[in-house]
Amino acid sequence: MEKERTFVMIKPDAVQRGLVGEIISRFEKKGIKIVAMKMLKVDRELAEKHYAVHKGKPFFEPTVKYITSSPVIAMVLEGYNVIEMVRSMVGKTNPQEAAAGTIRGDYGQHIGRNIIHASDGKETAEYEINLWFKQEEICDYKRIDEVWLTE
Ligand code: FUP
Repeated sequence: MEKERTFVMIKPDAVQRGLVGEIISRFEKKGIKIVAMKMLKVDRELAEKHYAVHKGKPFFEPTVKYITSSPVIAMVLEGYNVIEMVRSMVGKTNPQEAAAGTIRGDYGQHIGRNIIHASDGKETAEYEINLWFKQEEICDYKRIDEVWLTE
């Protein structure tokens, strides 16, 4: 297993609906380490860079409008195989299709209000972490339970 980092954003609807603690708690309980976290109001420039691959698609504008509408929580999470693990905890893009037990499956109803974002691969994770965080905002430390999480 390879130790990785991934980027997660708790979107405006989840912040507004008071779901921040619930969502972060799921990652903590799974044993995933938070190595960076901040709240910010996303500006258009950052939103456009974040969703650059979707520029020109019909949902681009509404998606940019959604994530710039109210503050978000941005995080970097670390762990073995964490990119794929977090994606499976997040569930399918459309909350209508996301399985119960996933974050989108449990808390969302609509693709345009899908609660959370998580990087979908190694390259995306690197791009997104560098886009959202400065190197000095990321903390290197050991959690006391790390030794109990893996062999
Ligand atoms: P995901 O990787 O699951 O966040 O999904 P995508 O990168 O495919 O899409 C980014 C965001 O665009 C989604 F979170 C929601 C929005 N979107 C739509 O509104 N409609 C679509 O058909 C696809 C994506």
